[in-house]
Order: sequence, then structure tokens, then C-alpha cells
Amino acid sequence: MADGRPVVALESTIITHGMPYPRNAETARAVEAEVRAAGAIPATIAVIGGELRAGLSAEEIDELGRAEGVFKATRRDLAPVIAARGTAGTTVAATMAIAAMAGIPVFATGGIGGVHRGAAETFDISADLTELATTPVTVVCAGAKSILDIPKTLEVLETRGVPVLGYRTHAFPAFFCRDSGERLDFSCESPEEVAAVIATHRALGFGSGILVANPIPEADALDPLAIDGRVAAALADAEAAGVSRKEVTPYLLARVLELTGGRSLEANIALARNNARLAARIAGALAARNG
Ligand code: PSU
Repeated sequence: MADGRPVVALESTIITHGMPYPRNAETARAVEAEVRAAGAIPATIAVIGGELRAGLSAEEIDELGRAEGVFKATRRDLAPVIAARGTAGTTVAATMAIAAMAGIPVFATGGIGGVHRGAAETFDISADLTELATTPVTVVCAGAKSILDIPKTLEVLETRGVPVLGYRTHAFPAFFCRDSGERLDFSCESPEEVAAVIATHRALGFGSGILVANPIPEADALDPLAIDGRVAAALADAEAAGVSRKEVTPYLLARVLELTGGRSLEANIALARNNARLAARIAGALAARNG
């Protein structure tokens, strides 16, 4: 970073809670390799033994992937986890907060958290949305996870002043599928165009994040009708099992994986790699503007 080279932040809840071992650790390494191949430097973010870390070794990534019962930390958990010298995977919210502290402007994940279905009853709205509203980091994702209420997620982003840019699309993607049915006002055709929006947002003095919605590649996308049925079944199972709060997302991802016979995992890996490639190119375009 001191040399002005492009750096991409990567999160670690996808490793600790989003995928089973060993695919989680393999994916984390593959995602880092995508960032490097596209000319940027990966910085996977986590809390290790009470330290905030931006940049992990391959051994540390493997340990995080292998460990059982690691904490899932969002912003509110950081101080207690550090004070207890704990280790935690960081969510999009916590990763954004740490990336901002480290001065890393671009971050790639799979799909952001959002408004959960049934939120009118449960009030379950991911802290990722609050972080996007308040922390100046650009998050490249494949839309919001299909397990969420996507129209309400977009409403909250609008209320909180977060620009949402489709990447070569006006259709907001739904994680495993390329189109959620929701339209976006803005589409960018190149990493340079995204970098221009980021620079302009900053020049206006706005302190929020920016969301770049990058659809899963066509060849890896799942059939929307098939996935809807699996998500509905997983949601019913979660309710019957009494799953709540931050266990909901990991439970649903794991259940959808079972119900799709592993196909959702392959899609998740493909989209995470695709997002890392784009984030690296956006970071490169931003560095070129600054340099
Ligand atoms: N993207 C993935 N898999 C994941 C996540 C994102 O492909 O597991 C994680 C991110 O860390 C995100 C979290 O912040 O899911 C959302 O959790 P919740 O809904 O509890 O805020």
C-alpha cells in the first residue's frame, strides 16, 4: 500500500461459517490467487488471537478453515473478541470496518447480508447494511443472498444512501442466480467506470460504502425456480429447528447445499472467484487514477 499498489480486502466468515472444510480453505486460497492474477494484492481479514489482521498466511487461512466453533464477528463483536484475545471470522460488516482502518478501499465477498425474509416479525436485518451506510469501502458482491428479502434489502440501501452499481447489468443479481427481478438504475461497463463513481462519491464528501453487484457467470448460475424451492424448504427447516439471529445465514447456506446436492457450493465458489477478479481490476483502476 505504501507503494500505491492495488490491494483487495477479503472476508473470512465465508471461510469459518460459509462453506465446509476443506472447500472453504481451498476457496479462500483460490480467491487470493484470482486477486494476484488480476494484478492486485489480496488481504484476507480476520481476528487472530486478539489481533485485527489484514493479510493472512496460507497456514493461517487453513487453520481458520479447519477450526471448529470459531466465532463469527460483526462490528459489535470486535472489541469483546479482541479483549478476550479471541479468534474470529469477520463478516462483511466487520471486514469493511477493518479494511477502512487499514486504508483498503475495495473489498470482495460472495453475497452481502441483508433484510431476512420475515424481518417484519423477527427484525433480522444484517449489520452489513448499516456498515455499507457508514463506512467508505466499495464492496464487490454477487448481489444479496437468495435466502433474503431482496426488495427490502434494496429499500434499506436506498434509505441509507448507498449507491448500488450493476456490473454490466441493470438487473440486481441474487447470488446463485443472475437476476433477482429487481432493476438497478446504474450499470457500469468497466472497472474504470466503477473507479470514477468511487472517486466522485468521495469528492462529494460522502462517507458511505458503494455496492458493486456482479452477477455470477452464466455457466455457473443455478436455475432460479429450482433454487427458490430449495430456499423455501431450508427456511421452513430453520423455523422448525428454532434457528435465530446470526446462526440463520450459516444454517441456510448449509441446508441449501444439502438440498441442491452440493451444486449451491460450486456456484458460491464460482461467484466468489468472479468477484475477486473484478475487485482486483477496480482496485487497479483506482490506483491508476491516484498514481
Ligand atoms: N458471502 C458468501 N458466504 C458467506 C457470507 C458472504 O458467499 O457466508 C457471509 C458474509 O460474511 C456476510 C454474512 O457478512 O454471510 C452475513 O451474515 P448475517 O446475515 O448474519 O449478517
